[in-house]
Amino acid sequence: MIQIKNYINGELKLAKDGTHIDNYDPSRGVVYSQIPDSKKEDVEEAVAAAESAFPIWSNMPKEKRSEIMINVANKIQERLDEFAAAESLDNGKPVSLATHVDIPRAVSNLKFFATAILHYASESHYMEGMGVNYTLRRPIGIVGCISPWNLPLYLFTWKVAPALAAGNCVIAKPSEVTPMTAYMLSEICIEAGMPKGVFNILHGLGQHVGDAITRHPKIKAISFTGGTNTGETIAKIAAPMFKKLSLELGGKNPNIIFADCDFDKALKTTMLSSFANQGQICLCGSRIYIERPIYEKFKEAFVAKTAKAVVSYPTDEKAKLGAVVSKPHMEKVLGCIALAKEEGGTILTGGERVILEGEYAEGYYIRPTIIEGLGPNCRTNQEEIFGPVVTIAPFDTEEEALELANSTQYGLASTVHTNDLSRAHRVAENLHAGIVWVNSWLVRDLRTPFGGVKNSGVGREGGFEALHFFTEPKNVFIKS
Ligand code: TXE
Repeated sequence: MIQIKNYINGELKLAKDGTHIDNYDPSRGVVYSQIPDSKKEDVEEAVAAAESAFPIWSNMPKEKRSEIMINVANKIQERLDEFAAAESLDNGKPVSLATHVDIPRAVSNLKFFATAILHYASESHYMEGMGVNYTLRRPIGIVGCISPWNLPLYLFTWKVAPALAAGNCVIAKPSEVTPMTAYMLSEICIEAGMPKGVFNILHGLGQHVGDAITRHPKIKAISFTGGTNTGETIAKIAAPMFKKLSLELGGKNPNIIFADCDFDKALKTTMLSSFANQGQICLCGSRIYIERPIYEKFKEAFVAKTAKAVVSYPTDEKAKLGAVVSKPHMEKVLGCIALAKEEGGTILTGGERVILEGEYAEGYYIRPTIIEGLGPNCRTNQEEIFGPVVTIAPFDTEEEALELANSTQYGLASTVHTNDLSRAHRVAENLHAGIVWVNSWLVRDLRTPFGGVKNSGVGREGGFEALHFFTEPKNVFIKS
């Protein structure tokens, strides 16, 4: 049994009280490792270490900080296959996805922010005849980063990289459901010369260690990605303490497909945006609106392709979908499918658990599912399912498409398929979303602002937005 450890003050250690939690391999439904069930006292130890390290790290020339981070990134790259295999085992996703998306993007996140900090200029505002303002941007101090299980190392590094690059010391908590690659990262940080106490990784439950991080008075900012309810819990604790908060929460993203689109490309992209990572990406499109003239044709082709998508164990090269992340999550998603039926939906394909053979028989597999016949206000079209489940519906006008698309509490991402340039601009402008992809999906330029509106979150990650978040601006005026 692999024993995952916390990374505190440059050392790997168990929880102070010796307790642990089982970690499952979702492809087989068996426990394969254990993680520390860290508590308040572990957070205290990490905060003390971070406090001692902060003057060293924040005053270190940024070139040196950058060098250490690039070293970490290169060491992950050298062990890419090992990291991809570990991510896939921990999460259930196909190894090919972890190899081509998760791990390379984690490497890019580290390299991007390690170099972005070298180009991060502060602003100045000249006042004619009076003087000049300039803005100092200093690191905040000790910051907390809490990340989810769907893209484990990718989203973990998306937070810790800008936090570290900006000169902060970090207390980070990966999801207890997928802790393995964060643990491997801590081993790499030791090898790569990360100074002790700068970066601390604590494992365990949200209500134990996550809560202790959120409440700690010396942790001055929290960057969180996860469910909207958890975001609300964190905000209730952190806001009255006047902590800086960045919350990247759920989505119920619409895909709008106009009749003038490139049909084949729209179909291919919709397959990906619906079922990549078993639909467990906050950016996946889960409500698909198709203009009526192509509705039947699109539906038929989409259903046929989906019915053929191979659901299999993660190391199977033929697998388009692997396992969903955990048994409770599988049960939640299957419950959502049952609810859709109760609400009057028709399952066009999928709708059930897949039982594989042999050692994978207890794994958590769900057939990709398309549901038709539901109105915009039912729970299926309002609540985040976060699995391989989408609804489809026709629309007649651009106005109707926008009204449907904007009809939820969420506003993270949207996808528009059209060859009419003016329409693309118009629709993009009127969608209530932080991100719009036209004739594409999940194209990521790390410089762009990333995040949502409405209940999809507060603040933006990415590029200089992230460096702004992890620094405190101070305006200095000098009279001329
Ligand atoms: O996420 P949680 P869960 C959505 C998705 C999913 C639902 C619930 O709809 O079905 O959320 O998933 C930590 N204080 N997303 O329950 O709990 C937790 O340990 C501090 C969308 O797995 O939000 C983990 O590290 N931290 C999403 C992290 O929060 C707490 C990705 C996220 O877990 C905490 C994942 C607390 N009280 C799920 N409670 C996205 N936006 O991409 C939990 N945590």
